[in-house]
Amino acid sequence: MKKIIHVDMDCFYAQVEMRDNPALRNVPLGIGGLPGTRSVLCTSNYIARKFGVKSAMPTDYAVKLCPNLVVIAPNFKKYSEASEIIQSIFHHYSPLVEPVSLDEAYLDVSDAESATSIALEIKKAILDRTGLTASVGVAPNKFLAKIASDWKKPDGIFVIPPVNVEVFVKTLPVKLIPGIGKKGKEIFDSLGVKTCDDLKKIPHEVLNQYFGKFSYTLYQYAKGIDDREVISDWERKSLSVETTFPKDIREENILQLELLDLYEEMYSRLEAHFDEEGEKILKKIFVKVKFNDFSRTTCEETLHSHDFADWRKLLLADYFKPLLSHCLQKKGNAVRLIGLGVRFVTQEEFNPVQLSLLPFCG
Ligand code: TTP
Ligand code: MG
Repeated sequence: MKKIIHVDMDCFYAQVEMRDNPALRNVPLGIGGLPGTRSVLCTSNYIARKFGVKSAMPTDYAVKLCPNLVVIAPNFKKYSEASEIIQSIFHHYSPLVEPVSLDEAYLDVSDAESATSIALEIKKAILDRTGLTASVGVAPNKFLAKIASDWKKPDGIFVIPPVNVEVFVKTLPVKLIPGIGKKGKEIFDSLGVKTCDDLKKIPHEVLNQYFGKFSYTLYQYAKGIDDREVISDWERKSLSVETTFPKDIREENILQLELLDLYEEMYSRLEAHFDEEGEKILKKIFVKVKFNDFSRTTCEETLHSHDFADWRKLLLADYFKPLLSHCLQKKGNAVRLIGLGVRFVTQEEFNPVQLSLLPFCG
């Protein structure tokens, strides 16, 4: 059973502005395009929300709902700075962190004894280091952790332990399921579905008619099940294998034989890695050598491939042999260790625009 934490900052942009200007703390506040400019709000503080003011609402309409609304333009630099700090806090607690936006992330802390203690520590660290409050959910999967972080907002923590899942989802309103927008709510209303328990009773073909492929996910959620992994933002940029010999080796032909063994190992490691995380395009291959005086050298070659399919052709053992020879020519010493590996084209090189981290203020 997994242990997932979902962290979401409270009225993020608005809270940063309230932190930096006490005069904004007790007034209804909207962050976004100014009135009269036909633009929308990015968010609002909790006082403004009482008037119905919310994210993505046209500012002019928000001012009609709340005539005393104070509206200020967003300052993305400040929000990015706060975001970097919270992200570094997350990485302190788990290598498995999936940022969803500037103010939100999932953490997989399945190895920890108490996910709840970690969640409390994270809340405290965020407050200490940024002066901002976050709400945190702890649950056995991403779907429930996200629902949980919203449950006690602002400055809240809510834990759904595995034993409570069944009871919790029974009465969970379907409109809270992430991905159910206005249209989804209308469909559920027309079907008389209010809770996840109601949802489970709707026949497959009926749900499928309205939601298509998403209907399977909906059934799973209604049972409290979500198998999605936390996908870490840490990306493997290379993969290599190496071996240290029991005795230093001087003869190149023996080293070339050792290289073949290592090649086999690297090949199967790479296959397993691609199976697990999807294929990546190879950018370079390299061989490294450590001599008996502990000096090191690496020789690498750039590969000219533009697709995923031909990695097997590019990774022939014969391509590594000249690289080993080059390394050995650099020094006449006996060899302690050899290694070989590949470097990948990174996501960023492949697709330089990181859409998920762009602010989506209209
Ligand atoms: P959210 O976490 O959705 O909202 P929030 O943090 O303001 O409020 P809550 O306490 O309910 O979590 O979004 C985070 C920030 O992203 C938000 O402060 C502003 C920005 N944002 C937009 O720019 N446009 C939008 O439509 C939304 C929803 C958010
Ligand atoms: Mg938020």
